[in-house]
Amino acid sequence: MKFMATKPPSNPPAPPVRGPAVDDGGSVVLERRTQRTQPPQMYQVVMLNDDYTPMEFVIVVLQEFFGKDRETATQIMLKIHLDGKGVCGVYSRDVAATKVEQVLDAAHKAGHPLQAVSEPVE
Ligand code: TYC
Repeated sequence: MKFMATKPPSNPPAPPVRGPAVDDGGSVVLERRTQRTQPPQMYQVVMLNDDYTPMEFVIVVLQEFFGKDRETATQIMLKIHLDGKGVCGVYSRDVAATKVEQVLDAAHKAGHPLQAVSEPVE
């Protein structure tokens, strides 16, 4: 049989229970915990159609920066081509902003007018 030199770890103390608060008049007020932490706002990167950017360039951008396979990238590109715009992915605010930058930078360097924006989901 083994003996421990120190006490075994105990469970962390339970969080304090918010008990009844007593106001000056001696009456009892039960507080209801209504605040909840909200999940972070997410942002979708939307790519816009134009008449000049080659379809192949858009497909490659969707693969490179949005991790799409070629078939999915082609479907998204065609959706944008037909509908005028389409969602490339949904991310936290900073990541979405970076994706937009990457798209605009690549398009600018290649001399294409491709545009993308990030917008809050819902
Ligand atoms: N409309 C372009 C063309 O016919 C293709 C295109 C698709 C451009 C999607 C932009 O976001 C875009 N060459």
